[in-house]
Amino acid sequence: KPSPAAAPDRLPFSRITDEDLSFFRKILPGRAITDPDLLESSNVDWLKSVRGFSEVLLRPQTTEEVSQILKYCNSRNLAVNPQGGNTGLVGGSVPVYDEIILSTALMNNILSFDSISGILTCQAGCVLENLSLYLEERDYIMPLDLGAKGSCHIGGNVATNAGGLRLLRYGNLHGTVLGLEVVLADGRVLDCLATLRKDNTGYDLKQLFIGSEGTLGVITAVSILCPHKPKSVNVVFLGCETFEQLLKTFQLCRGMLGEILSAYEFLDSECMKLLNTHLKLPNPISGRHCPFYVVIETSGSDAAHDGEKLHNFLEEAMMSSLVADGTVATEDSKIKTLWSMRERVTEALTHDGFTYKYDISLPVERIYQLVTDMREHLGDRAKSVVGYGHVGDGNLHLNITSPAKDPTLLAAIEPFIYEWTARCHGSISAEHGLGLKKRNYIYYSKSSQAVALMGDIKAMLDPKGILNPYKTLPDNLK
Ligand code: FAD
Ligand code: 2HG
Ligand code: ZN
Repeated sequence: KPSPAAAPDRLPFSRITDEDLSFFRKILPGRAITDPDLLESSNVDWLKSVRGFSEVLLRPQTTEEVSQILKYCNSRNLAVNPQGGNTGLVGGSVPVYDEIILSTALMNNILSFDSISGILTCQAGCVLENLSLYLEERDYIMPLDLGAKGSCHIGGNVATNAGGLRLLRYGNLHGTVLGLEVVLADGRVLDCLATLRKDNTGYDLKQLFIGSEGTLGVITAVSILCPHKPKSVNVVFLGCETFEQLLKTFQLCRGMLGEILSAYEFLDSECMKLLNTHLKLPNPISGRHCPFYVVIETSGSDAAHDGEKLHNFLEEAMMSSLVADGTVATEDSKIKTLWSMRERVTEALTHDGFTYKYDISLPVERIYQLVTDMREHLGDRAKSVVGYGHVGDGNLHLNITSPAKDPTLLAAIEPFIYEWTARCHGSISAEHGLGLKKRNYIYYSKSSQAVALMGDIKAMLDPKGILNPYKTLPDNLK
């Protein structure tokens, strides 16, 4: 019996012809790529776990070009895979069969920035890190930050509703995105590119596209509300003996750091082992090996005030034995070093073997129980079972490795993990989306009525189903 994650049969889309290629070459001179070597990296995902067989990569520069492409593809019944930085982790960013890849890589202009309101408007293909650098020169920051910042595009971030390391402080993109421009499947341009904090005129259509993973439209421009750059940033790396202590430390720091707390992230000792072994990153609290590590960030406007608060918090955490050991960073290079212990776990895992990834939302007090239960359940069938993630948001990243792809191991993990999550009323995809890999598990987190309504919305916006087929929605949806 094939795994429910396996791709369904190819749907009856047209196959690309020489005439189609001539059309694309005419509207995108030099930007309709068919060289197989150049196509290779766009056909394979970041994890190198799924591969498509597209023969064409289109690189539009303008919204008008995206509109022409989609109008043509819709009329010809050609399937299209929107692609940003191709850092997605659920197999949504690459084609399954021969879908045309529509890349936003050349749509990388900043359109405007208002230094009073902090509202940035840009094309969808701007790389997140470039936007951060642009804003930092102007005393602002992006409201989101993730380990993939050097490659991911803001359009891809919006399409996946990416969470990341600052969500605890600034909320998710449903709150910070103020406007979107989207090209619909038939080429119509939907201009919802508002730059207003408040706008209750009718339905908030842009919300539909945030987290829609390229299945409802191609996002071509984004306006987003950016916070002021904090004047004072501190990062603390702590070790805890138990997960319970880690949670108590979270409560304590919420109380004592209050408005300056900007991140509360964790990794377990198995992650630390992988960072040491595969990336040669030493434990920042070298003498002390702990079962759990926490990265806490504060961001504020007054170094003396923040320093005092942090000092009082650390004293209390140490005195009450919640924390075994720790180190503090105030200067940039050490801050980066401490953050890399959390940000580079994903990279370390790629050196450990084939990785099965799970991105689960749970009531925060349950999140590590799942890791413990999974370890017990798998015994020595897995190479590593690691837990890390965004404690402050109740979001666990549970990753399991094996020397090679292992269907028997997969059968032991799934549906065990999904059933466990559903019993706790959690979500089987907290922030990565469903893509190709998780689409058929949607019912563990959403009711059949909700999924049916999603199908109706898809049918209304993309009646021929050309946009990112085989992704997000389950196969059995008609
Ligand atoms: P892609 O991977 O290219 O695409 C992702 C999905 O969005 C696909 O379904 C694609 O079809 C669609 N899409 C892309 N662009 C558009 C567009 N313009 N219009 C419509 N649809 C589009 N995610 C988190 O939430 N939090 C994290 O902390 C985090 N950290 C990561 C760290 C690493 C090292 C890596 C590799 C990934 C991480 N991710 C994280 C996962 C990933 O979701 C994000 O990297 C990012 O949001 C994807 O953006 P992208 O431009 O690479 O999109
Ligand atoms: C993170 O928070 C990312 O580091 C990636 O969301 C998680 O690789 C993963 O499973
Ligand atoms: Zn994450």
